[in-house]
Amino acid sequence: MIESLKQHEIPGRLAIVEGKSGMPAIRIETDWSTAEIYQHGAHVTSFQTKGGAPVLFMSGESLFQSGKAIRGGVPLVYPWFGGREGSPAHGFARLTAWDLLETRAMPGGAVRVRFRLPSDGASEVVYQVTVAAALTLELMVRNLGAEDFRFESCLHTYFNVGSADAIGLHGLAGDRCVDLVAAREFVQGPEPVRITSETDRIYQDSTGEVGIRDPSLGRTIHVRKSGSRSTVVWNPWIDKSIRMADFGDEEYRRMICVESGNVGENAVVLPPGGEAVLRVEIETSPLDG
Ligand code: TA6
Repeated sequence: MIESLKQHEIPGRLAIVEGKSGMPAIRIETDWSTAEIYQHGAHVTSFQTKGGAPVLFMSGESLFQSGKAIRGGVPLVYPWFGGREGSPAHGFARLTAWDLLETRAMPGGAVRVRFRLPSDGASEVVYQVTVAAALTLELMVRNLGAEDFRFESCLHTYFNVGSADAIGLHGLAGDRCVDLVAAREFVQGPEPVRITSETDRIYQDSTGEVGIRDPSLGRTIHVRKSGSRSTVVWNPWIDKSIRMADFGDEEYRRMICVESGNVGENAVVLPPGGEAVLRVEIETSPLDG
């Protein structure tokens, strides 16, 4: 498997290596950053600027097995979000080995990788990862069928934070929130969202940039997006963490999921031949004073 991928290596920029459980992994180095992507799920498992703390959280208990999702980094949720009777939660994209289409060293120093989801005939799904000072993720879906095609998608990103109970999430004010833990809906007020217990929220018609302000690590993580009308915020907190076999009991303290996608009432309906692009750009900056 790995030998067939070696043709995509770019000396000094991109190497194909044997990752955990022998799964093929892509290791990328640019002048500003490093990143790692598994072919399994086209799953970005690491992004870090040189001299900075990891931007993405990875569970130390994550499985690296076919048929199982990697716990952490950027799981790709497609073509449905959440549970579905008799099918894997969050769809099959994150459980599938994607075809590696292309690797490219861009003028200016970025490195770009393109994957394609082995096609089911109904849709063509291409995922493009660009690594530079920022991490840019683009999920492109095209309807190949003769009927409308409805799907949900989400970049279910796990971010590394110094202490979850000290961060503030900015940029959700005014968005309508479906709080799955409290079983209630409300409009988010002007104050930053704090994480002090299990949090599982879907913000609908939520299109703005989210800033994860992290005083412990002295930085803000900026999550900028386009082609996304839903923002999901999740932290399992202690009880759910204990129940999750592939997640450490205390790991909830160092992570927050801020997910960008189109879920629930924001699901996408593509006409025949139609295309949708979900784009997320992730970048860090020092805390403003
Ligand atoms: O992030 C929202 C969510 O749907 C939560 O309800 C929780 O289930 C989480 O995804 C993780 O799901 P997973 O299937 O990866 O364990």
